[in-house]
Amino acid sequence: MMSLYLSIGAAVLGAGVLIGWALKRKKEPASEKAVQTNPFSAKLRKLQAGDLSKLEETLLEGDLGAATTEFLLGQIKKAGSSSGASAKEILSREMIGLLNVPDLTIEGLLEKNHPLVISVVGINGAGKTTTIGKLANHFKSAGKKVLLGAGDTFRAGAIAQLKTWADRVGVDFVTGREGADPGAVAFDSVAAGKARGMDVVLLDTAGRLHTKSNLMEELKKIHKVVKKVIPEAPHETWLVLDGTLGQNSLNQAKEFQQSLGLTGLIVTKLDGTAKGGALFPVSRELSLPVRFVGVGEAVEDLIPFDPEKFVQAILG
Ligand SMILES: Nc1nc2c(ncn2[C@@H]2O[C@H](COP(=O)(O)OP(=O)(O)OP(=O)(O)O)[C@@H](O)[C@H]2O)c(=O)[nH]1
Ligand SMILES: [Mg+2]
Repeated sequence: MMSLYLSIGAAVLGAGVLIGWALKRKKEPASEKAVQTNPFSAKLRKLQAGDLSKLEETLLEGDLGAATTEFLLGQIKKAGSSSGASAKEILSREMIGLLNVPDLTIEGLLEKNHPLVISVVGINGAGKTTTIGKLANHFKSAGKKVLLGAGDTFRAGAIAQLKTWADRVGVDFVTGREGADPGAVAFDSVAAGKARGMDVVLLDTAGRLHTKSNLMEELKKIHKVVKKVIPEAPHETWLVLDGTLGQNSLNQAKEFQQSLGLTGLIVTKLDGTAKGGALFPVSRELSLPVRFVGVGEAVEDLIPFDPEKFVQAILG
C-alpha cells in the first residue's frame, strides 16, 4: 500500500520531488553555520529568500492554484515566526488540514443507510463507470451486497459497459433500454436495492448531454425521482474528477456542487502523468472529502483516500 502511495506521490504534483528538493536544501552543511545563532529564523530567512519562491513555483506547477498556494505560503510564514516547526512540518500539517474534511466514514454511512444510495456524477470520460466497477468490487470484498443502476441511458454502449463490470465483479444490475428515461432507471434501481436488501446502490449517470444545463437538469431529475423511493436518497453524491485535468477541476466541481450539492470526491487517473494537486483547492474551496483515488483501469486500482498518507507521500 505504501509503495502505491509513493507512486501516487510521485505523480501528484508531478513535482513532488521538487518540493522535497526545495525543502532538503535547508539541511545542506553550508546553511548550518548560519543556523547556529538563531536556528529557526535563519532557516526561515533562507527559505524566504530562496526556497519559498521555489516552493511557490512548485505548488503552482502542481496545480494547487494561486489561492491555495498563497494560503499555504501564508501559513508557513505565519507559523514560522511563532513556532519551532520546520517549514516542511508546517506545510505537511497544512496540506493534511486542507484534505481533512470531517465527515462520516464510509462504514458509518453504510451503518446508517439501508441501502446506502450513492449517485456518481462527473463529465464524460472522467471515469465514472470504471470507478463504479471498482467500487462494486471494493464493497463486495467487504462483504456488502451491491447493486449497480445503469442510469446513463444516453451514450451508446454505456449500459453494456456497466453490465460488463457487474458481471465481472458479480453484483446485481438494473437498467432500462438505451434511450430510456434515466429517472425511471434510477427509480427501479433504488426500489430493487430496497426490495432485495442491498447494502449499497451505485447509480451510474451520463457525463454529457446536448448542453451542460441539460445534463444538470437531468441529474437533478434523477435525484428527485430517487427520493420517491427513499426520501433521503441519494445519501451521497460523489463527483468523479479526472486527475489529469488540473485547475479545470475546480470550476467543474463548483458547477456540480451548485446544481446537485456534492458530498464527496473521487480523483481518477493518478497513475499517469496527473499532477493531481488540484484536489487540494477543490477540497479546500468546496469543503468536500476525497473518498477514493483511482490509480489504473483494473478492478483493484482504487484506493481509499487517507490525507496523511497522501501528503506524506508527496513530501517524503
Ligand atoms: N489510467 C487510468 N484510467 C482510468 C482510470 N479511471 C478510468 N480510466 C479510464 O478512463 C476512460 C473513461 O472511463 P469511463 O469510466 O468510461 O468514464 P465515464 O466518466 O463513465 O465516461 P462517460 O460514460 O462517457 O461519461 C476509460 O478508458 C477508463 O479505463 C484510472 O484511475 N486510471
Ligand atoms: Mg460512463
